[in-house]
Amino acid sequence: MKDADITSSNDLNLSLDKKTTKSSRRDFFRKAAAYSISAVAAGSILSPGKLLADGEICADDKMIVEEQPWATSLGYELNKHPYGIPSPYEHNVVRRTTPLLSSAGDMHAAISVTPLQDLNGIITPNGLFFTRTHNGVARIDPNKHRLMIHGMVKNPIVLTVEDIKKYPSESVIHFLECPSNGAPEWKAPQFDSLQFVKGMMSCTEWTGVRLKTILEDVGVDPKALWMLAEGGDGSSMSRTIPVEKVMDDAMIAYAMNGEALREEQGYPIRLLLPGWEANLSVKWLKRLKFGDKPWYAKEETSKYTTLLPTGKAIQHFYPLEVNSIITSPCPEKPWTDLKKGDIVEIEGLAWSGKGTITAVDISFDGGKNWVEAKLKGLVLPKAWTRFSYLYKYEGKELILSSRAVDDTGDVQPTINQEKSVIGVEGVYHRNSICSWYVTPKGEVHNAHMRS
Ligand SMILES: Nc1nc2c(c(=O)[nH]1)N[C@H]1C(S)=C(S)[C@@H](COP(=O)(O)O)O[C@H]1N2
Ligand SMILES: [Mo]
Repeated sequence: MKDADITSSNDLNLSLDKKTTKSSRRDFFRKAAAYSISAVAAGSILSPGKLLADGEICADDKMIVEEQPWATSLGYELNKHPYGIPSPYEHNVVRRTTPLLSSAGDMHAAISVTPLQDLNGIITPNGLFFTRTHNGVARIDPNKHRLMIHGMVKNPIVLTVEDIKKYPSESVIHFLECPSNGAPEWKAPQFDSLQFVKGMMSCTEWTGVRLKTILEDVGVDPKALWMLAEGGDGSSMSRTIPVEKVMDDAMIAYAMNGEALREEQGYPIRLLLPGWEANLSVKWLKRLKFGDKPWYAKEETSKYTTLLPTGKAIQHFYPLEVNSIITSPCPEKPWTDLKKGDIVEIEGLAWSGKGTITAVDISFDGGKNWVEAKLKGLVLPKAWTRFSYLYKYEGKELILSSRAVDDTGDVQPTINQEKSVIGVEGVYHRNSICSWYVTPKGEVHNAHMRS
């Protein structure tokens, strides 16, 4: 230990007496010994150190015995990052883009996917929220932004962002998923990665105003059945939404996870249609127009329709169906460090745009036999639900799949069941069962790429 460190520690009145340090370390080792004994009895999640005669552990791991620099020096000052940032050791936990999911490699019309393999619980941190934009990320001055509501209404209005924030607010936890999530898996799977197979989705706590609250002031004509929503970015993204959904749970959101929307998510305001395909949740929202017919905008004719084997297309295809994915293990988080007999937690996410998850099953043999997983933490409608299953690793080849059920009774189909109804021309709303292939060495691959 350097002199300077001792001086500064003394200033803080810390006792660095050698004896005290040693005896507290011994106490810790006793606790660690007790813990590893009970862990061994329950299975073997921990690999225990060697027990010595007096009950202490002779740890093989030098890191527990050696003093590290961060324990013997001052940390950095609190004004270094007025807005907090993750530890630099987490630098790999980022959204990712690929030319395959952008327009001819151009990152203005592209999608960046969420690192599902690195998330915990059901909330996506704002800097990791997946982002889809057709025209880059608009940078909008909130003081100059306006929302116009017009068409078949009694009192057309133009609102500032501050006007919108004066209405009573609500906070709700909902996932948002691009209907193209998993699209390549449909016909020709090409990603050996959880992040690229299912990362076009995230889940956050949104805060904003229920649209129906504002519409009470506007007075929508009872004959208006449709609402056009238009974005203020250069793509003028426009979609038509049934008034029934608008009056049910549509929201104008201005915050996520307690802070203002990120620019990528539509700062200063976006439309949020819980459970429905994310394309309808128009960002940088500028205009809402009420009418008695759908608008048939570009985004609902050339795209976001699904051609069926019959030659007809599904056009008004809104709520996302029940779905799930195993997030641990996955290609990014394999089981290569496990030993036979180790107890390991299988985890994943389940969600449904129609309601609440009621059950998730797991299969180890490609869907012949199923066991029920446990739902853990919050189980909310139209939100991610985390599931878990404790498994004794056997070092065997596995085909790991998950299958979710929601409270409307919908069950995730197999790929073949889905193809028999929808065909292979559509790329949207893929919700069939996903599987990982686990090799005898514990490597994990996208099972759908194997055939
Ligand atoms: N104004 C505007 N809104 C938009 C888009 C856009 O390009 N411009 N992209 C849509 C699409 S296709 C999706 S999947 C979602 C993505 O929302 P996110 O970027 O917040 O994840 O926003 C939708 N809203
Ligand atoms: Mo999308």
